[in-house]
Amino acid sequence: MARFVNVAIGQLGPIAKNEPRSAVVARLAALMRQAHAQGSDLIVYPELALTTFFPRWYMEDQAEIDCYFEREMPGRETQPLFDLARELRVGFYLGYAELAVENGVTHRYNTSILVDRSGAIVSKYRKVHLPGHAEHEPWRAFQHLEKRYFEPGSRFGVVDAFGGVIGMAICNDRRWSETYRIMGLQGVEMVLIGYNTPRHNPPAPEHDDLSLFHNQLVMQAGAYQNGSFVVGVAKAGVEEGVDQIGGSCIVAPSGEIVAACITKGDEIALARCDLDLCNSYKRTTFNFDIHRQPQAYGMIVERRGQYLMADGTPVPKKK
Ligand code: CDT
Repeated sequence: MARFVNVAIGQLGPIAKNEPRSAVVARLAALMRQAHAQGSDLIVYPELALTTFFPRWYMEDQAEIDCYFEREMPGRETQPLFDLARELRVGFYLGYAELAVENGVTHRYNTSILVDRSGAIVSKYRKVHLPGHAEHEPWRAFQHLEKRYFEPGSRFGVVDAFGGVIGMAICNDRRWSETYRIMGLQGVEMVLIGYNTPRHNPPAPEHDDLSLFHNQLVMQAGAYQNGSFVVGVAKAGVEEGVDQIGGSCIVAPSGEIVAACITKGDEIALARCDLDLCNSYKRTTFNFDIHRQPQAYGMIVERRGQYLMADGTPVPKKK
């Protein structure tokens, strides 16, 4: 039996600092209604989709920081989205800042959930590759303090949902080949990724003009090399003075882009994804069982990096 998932990108334009959750949820609901009207089974929203991208500001007051976090999911303000999902029978991926108390210890994660067509959470993912820095760096035009406000997640899982094998990642994860390969090894057929990517990268402004190219490059490579669809969804546009890229798109296992947004505002774009297209790649060029050579890959897990000195030069070799 053919396995199709009608996927909608639920791209968001900017969210203002003072925009209440209820207003954002209303925007998400409007996108879900549009997706439903066009036959979608699943809508994918961005990273940290309930608030402005707050890691751009240095804050010390934990109470102020915690205003951006959700203590429960669904909570009072997000419940209407779950209710609408159940009513319309449209599932969703949603990124948000998660405050979790586990065994009496408080943790904060950059999280996404996958909700099925009955409105039930079927998977949760906590961002592994947190970009940026942990301390205030006043020389930057704006901060990127994810390493201050979140702790990293510890795994990339997949789940059987929507008739296929679905994985999740968040923003910076998409730049790392390990993200896709770990899910590829679990048979992933569709990787869902929300992101907030400033066009300007303060430590490497020479990359600014390449930001959209890099966005597509990594998602297209990840899709092709693992025989999987990849759905990348932006929070785009000028948010609190910071220009964030759009470029939301759905990539087929061939590496081709099959749907894309064209604005930097709230917008949907859709594709009818035939999950069996993955097979042609998973059974031939990227048949891992036949072609991978794990005995040659040990360094991937044994080493974190290239052993660079603080100034970026290589550590001198022992004589
Ligand atoms: N949110 C997030 O992870 N943003 C990062 C910015 C890094 S700048 C290259 C990203 O990878 O898009």
